[in-house]
Amino acid sequence: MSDEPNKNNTESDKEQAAEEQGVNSTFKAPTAQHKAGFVNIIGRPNVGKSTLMNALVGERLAIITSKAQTTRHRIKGIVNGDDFQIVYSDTPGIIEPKYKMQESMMRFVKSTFKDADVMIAMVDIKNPHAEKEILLYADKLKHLQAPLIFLINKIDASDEETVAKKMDSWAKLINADVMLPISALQKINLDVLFEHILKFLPYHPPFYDKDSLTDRPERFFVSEIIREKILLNYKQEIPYSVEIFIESYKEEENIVRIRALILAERASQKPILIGRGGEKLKKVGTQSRKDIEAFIGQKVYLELFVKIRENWRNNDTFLKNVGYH
Ligand SMILES: Nc1nc2c(ncn2[C@@H]2O[C@H](COP(=O)(O)OP(=O)(O)OP(=O)(O)O)[C@@H](O)[C@H]2O)c(=O)[nH]1
Ligand SMILES: [Mg+2]
Repeated sequence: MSDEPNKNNTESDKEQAAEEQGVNSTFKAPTAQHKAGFVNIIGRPNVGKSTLMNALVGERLAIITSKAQTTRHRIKGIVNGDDFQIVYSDTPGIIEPKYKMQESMMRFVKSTFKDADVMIAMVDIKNPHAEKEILLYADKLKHLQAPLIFLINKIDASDEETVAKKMDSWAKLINADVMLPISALQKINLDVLFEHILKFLPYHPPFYDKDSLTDRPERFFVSEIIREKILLNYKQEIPYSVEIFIESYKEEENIVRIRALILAERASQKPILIGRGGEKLKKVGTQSRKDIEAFIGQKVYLELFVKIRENWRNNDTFLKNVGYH
């Protein structure tokens, strides 16, 4: 994250972003009093960004695990009211990129500096290095024109006295418009957060149709659900070496037939992914199918295949094909 935030936070940035996502740009506000804007959530891996976005949107859009670097893309979750539209963006955790996929992940983070109407930065109250993290945000966000909401998350895992003490000392480190202790998991203070967001939201026509929930197609969430099950069922490098590719997605009358490839980096990873007698892969398949059925509200027939794509994390063409740019 070496770039400064873009000071020219223009309407055309957002309109272009919306257009790139296939938004109907001819759609206009029903009234002049309508508020709409981009509320972008950033922070280190594991601070609870995806948990927060899901809680604010009220849907399980982003996958969540206890492993760092769960989120790899910028994922939008949209909340619509009669006179407002909030377009939240969940982003990958901020890291020093070591390979091309991570460089792309950090480009997704940087894109949120350009179009934020409200920026949300988050830290984990339990993180012993939180001060360093806050100073980093203070530096990276110093030219940000959008209001900054700074969240101290996971207060359910702390106590009132510690929270008050840390809030006091951390408030001095960063010039935030609002600093708020929350629990994304236990939904503590999210109503207060929502009121602040609404207050900061500019008057603008909606960017997306008022019945949209996200900018991503269903098959993206299908691949994310499968990746979540990989993160949950395998250890160490395996989940980080895997990408999911939906080879076919056929909607029939009573069932959706999905063929997904689990692409691993090395041949040695294939037997680990499949497991003895195919048991491991079967488990991933069953868990994924159940969640996909719940997500799309339809019966699903899911086929999973493990394939090898040597060193895909550094292969530009491959990365482009699976949505990293
Ligand atoms: N106790 C507690 N745990 C939380 C809270 N919010 C999130 N978590 C947990 O923290 C872990 C990481 O949560 P995520 O939402 O995936 O974090 P993230 O910031 O999106 O992580 P990356 O996608 O890796 O950058 C999960 O195990 C969550 O259940 C909270 O308010 N309290
Ligand atoms: Mg995440």
